[in-house]
Amino acid sequence: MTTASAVRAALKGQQIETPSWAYGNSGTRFKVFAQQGVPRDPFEKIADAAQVHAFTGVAPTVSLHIPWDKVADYAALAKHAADLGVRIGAINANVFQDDDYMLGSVTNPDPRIRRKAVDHLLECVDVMDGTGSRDLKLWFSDGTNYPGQDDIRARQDRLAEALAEVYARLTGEQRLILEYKFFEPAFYTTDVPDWGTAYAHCLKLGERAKVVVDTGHHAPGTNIEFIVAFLLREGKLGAFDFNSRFYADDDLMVGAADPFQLFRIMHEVVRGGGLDPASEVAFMLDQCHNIEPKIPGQIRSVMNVQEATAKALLVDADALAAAQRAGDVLGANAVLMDAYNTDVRALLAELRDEAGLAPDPMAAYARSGYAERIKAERVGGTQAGWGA
Ligand code: LRH
Ligand code: MN
Ligand code: MN
Repeated sequence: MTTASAVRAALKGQQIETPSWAYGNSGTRFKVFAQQGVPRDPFEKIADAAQVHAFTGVAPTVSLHIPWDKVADYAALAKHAADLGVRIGAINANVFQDDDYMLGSVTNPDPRIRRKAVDHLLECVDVMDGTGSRDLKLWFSDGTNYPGQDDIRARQDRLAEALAEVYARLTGEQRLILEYKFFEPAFYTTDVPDWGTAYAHCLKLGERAKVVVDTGHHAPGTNIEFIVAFLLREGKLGAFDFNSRFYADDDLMVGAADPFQLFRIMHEVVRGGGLDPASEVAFMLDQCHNIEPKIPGQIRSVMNVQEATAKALLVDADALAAAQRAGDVLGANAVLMDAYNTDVRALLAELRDEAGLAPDPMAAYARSGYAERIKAERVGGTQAGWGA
């Protein structure tokens, strides 16, 4: 059984990355509700991410999305982050918001457009070099809408070729992490629709290529914890994009729709050694706060991941293994449910206190006056948002 001190150490060591785009305005295709005080540029997004870290103590990195976070001097952006106590995390490429990509980016039938897309991915590796980021995170909106529109098999060949070129450009500790999603914006075929496709491409590429599991990217009813268990066992789980969903890719706060699913996922992470820093599994959020305030939305999300992790760490692994060996179906299930039903909030508050943080990050942030300050200061200019 995991000892109390091991549980505490694991919780203290877990790091959760927040996405720059969570701090900007976002919405659905029907309406973006602008909020006051949102960042006007990537520097201000990083300042907001630094607040999440300041109050939770476990969110020291922030992912960028290029070109949403394009700046002239990436070293200056990295220095700005360091000055605020955070670092640049994954670099997300964006080959889905250009007219040229209507029929695809790296899988487009037109070689000129494929070249343009791959050049962007290579440019993202330059950004990694400039910021010290380890991960190049790739998600492709590529696919087709109608049967016969393009050759499914040829598109896989083009994808493999593009990925190989980008992978060859990586140096040192850098990784290529490949995200899948079953549909949207393509509605008939998607070129990287599932973990199996992502896994097969990563396997061919090599050791530094791994799969990203975005929890909102599966068909309803998919057993995500099985995918997590499988990928971890194969050493191919690169990262999570955490969020929650009721319908499709809703990008709601992680743990909001189905905290039990999040616990089951974290149980497999713990079981498979995914909390060990050597496993290099990155715990990232990929969310949009369309109607709730953004910084508190991120703080709450970080806390939700911590709570699910704490419960997963409290699973009595010896008792579970004994019940499983004995074929004790109900006993094994009870061991898991005991952990899930444990209230871990006091434990996490205690750990924050020990780390010199306020035990309740939500209340501490509200008291800090930061929200009022940015509302007053960030007037004028264009507010950054999802896609801007
Ligand atoms: C695609 C996705 C991917 C993008 C992000 C903005 O749905 O999950 O991770 O980079 O949304
Ligand atoms: Mn994602
Ligand atoms: Mn998504």
